[in-house]
Amino acid sequence: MPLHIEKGDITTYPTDAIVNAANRTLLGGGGVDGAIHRAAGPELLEECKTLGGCETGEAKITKGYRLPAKYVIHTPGPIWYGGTRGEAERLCASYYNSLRLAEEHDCASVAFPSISTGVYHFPLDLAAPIALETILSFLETAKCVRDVTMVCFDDKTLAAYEKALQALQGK
Ligand code: AR6
Repeated sequence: MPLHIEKGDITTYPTDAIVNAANRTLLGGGGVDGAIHRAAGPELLEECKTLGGCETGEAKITKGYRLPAKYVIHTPGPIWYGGTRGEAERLCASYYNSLRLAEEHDCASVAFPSISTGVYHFPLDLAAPIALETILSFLETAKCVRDVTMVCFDDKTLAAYEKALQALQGK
């Protein structure tokens, strides 16, 4: 199975690319974004400053610097406003556009954090199936990307993604 769900710290993953749950400035923040910038070192912020920010659901790529990953793909996921502002479509776009960029840069392996389910408060039980469906449908036609890992930072997140995968496989 080319899709894996694991508990872990994404900054330790030696995949071709890791994805950063960023904000629209792309200039760093808390959560996984802060952890990635700390682990990558200050050169990452220097490159991010040249990118001019990023719209919600879009994605931009940088080098990985001191990370074991070759690239970091930065995507601002949607902030949850109750589900009436296109949050689901935008979350799907964050995963899809990140994978498209990975494909364009000849990445075979990609690791994702659970985008938007921390500070941005997207409900985990709604976010997990959106993430997995988008990744699985992308993998069906991908030419380069063949190994995607969802890296869950805590047990609650891990349980939500495992449950969502079981539900999809039962369909
Ligand atoms: N590895 C994997 N997952 C992690 C790690 C890690 N090292 N650290 C945290 N997580 P969040 P968001 C999980 O808040 O909701 C930032 O300030 C975390 O437990 O990082 O998209 C940005 O600059 C949660 O499950 O991202 C934005 O302003 C998941 O990563 C804003 O937060 C996402 O939580 C983005 O909010």
